[in-house]
Amino acid sequence: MASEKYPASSGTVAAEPGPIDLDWSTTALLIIDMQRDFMEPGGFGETLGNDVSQLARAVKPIAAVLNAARDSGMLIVHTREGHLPDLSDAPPAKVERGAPSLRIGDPGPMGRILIRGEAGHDIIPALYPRDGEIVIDKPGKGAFYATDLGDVLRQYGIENLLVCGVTTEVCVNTTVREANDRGYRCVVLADGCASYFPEFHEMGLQMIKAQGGIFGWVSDSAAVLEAMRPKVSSISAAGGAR
Ligand code: C5J
Repeated sequence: MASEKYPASSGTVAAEPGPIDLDWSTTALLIIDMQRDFMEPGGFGETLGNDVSQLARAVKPIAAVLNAARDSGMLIVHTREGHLPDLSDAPPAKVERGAPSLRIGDPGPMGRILIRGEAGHDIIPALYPRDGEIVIDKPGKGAFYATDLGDVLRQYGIENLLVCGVTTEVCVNTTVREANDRGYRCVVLADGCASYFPEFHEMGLQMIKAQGGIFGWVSDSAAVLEAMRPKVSSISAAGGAR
């Protein structure tokens, strides 16, 4: 008896409101805004008064799925929220909002807050994009607004998105709503998302999967890894597959 491993070309992901079959060749991993500006002290998130340590829990689950996606050759897309140095793509309504300790464009410990090219705008080292992975810079909360994400996904024939990142109820939720309206099946990884407000994380996920999955599915990293795991088939010495 011989044993043969082969990569799964598709898999069924345990999810809510129900399992979903995904063809991995038409599926991309979309990692939203895992930037130092949101994740680390001194960045945009903290200037708004948030406890950035709340977001750290998403890093390991994302890294596990990112590694599996890299091994399988899946299309990987990272996004970064931020603005041009002259702020020409930053609406005054966004820049002037609230009473942050530093506003978008102000100099902070990781460079100018939420500005492209600054250290704080970049992705955290643990999830840093590799050559060949796509990085989409976006000025808004949704990853489709004012970006070429739609064109990129069309070019690669993508129909399904595994979505993770921060924050659950803001940029993840906005992007999943945009993607759903464009016809993508979105599976959001609950443990691969996080919010500064745990209750918003929970409600952000509930909103996606309620009403029979009103704009997507919710799963987790373990379920996705299980669905992606290469299957083992036993082949008898006589050559008959069992
Ligand atoms: C926010 C984001 N929360 N990436 N951005 O302003 O969710």
